[in-house]
Amino acid sequence: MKKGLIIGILILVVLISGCTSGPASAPKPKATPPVVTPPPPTEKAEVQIIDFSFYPAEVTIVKGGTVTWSQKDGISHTVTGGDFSSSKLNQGQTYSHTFNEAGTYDYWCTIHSSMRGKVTVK
Ligand SMILES: [Cu+2]
Repeated sequence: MKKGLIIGILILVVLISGCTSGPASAPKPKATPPVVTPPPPTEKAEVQIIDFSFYPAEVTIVKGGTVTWSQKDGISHTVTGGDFSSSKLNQGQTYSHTFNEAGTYDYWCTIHSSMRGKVTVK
């Protein structure tokens, strides 16, 4: 009878240790941080004018690329930069500009000076 008790205790010990040294305590694989790379410049970019904002506010295109703005707001806006400008755009109208020189081009709306955007040409 005593031998059976010892075997019983041994089985119990094995079961308990089996529970604690399971996969939970195995070393976790190191999490690799996500690699954040900016989107490559494209030949064409689209900017929407919605709710007094240019969206996205910043786009990057290649030299010779074209940006097209789509006016979706109920109020008229312009797309005006240092050497380019649309006329007053009403809802549903678009304006495109081709950028042939590399650089950074800030632009805005002449009616609402707080509306600003940026085109980067690479
Ligand atoms: Cu505006």
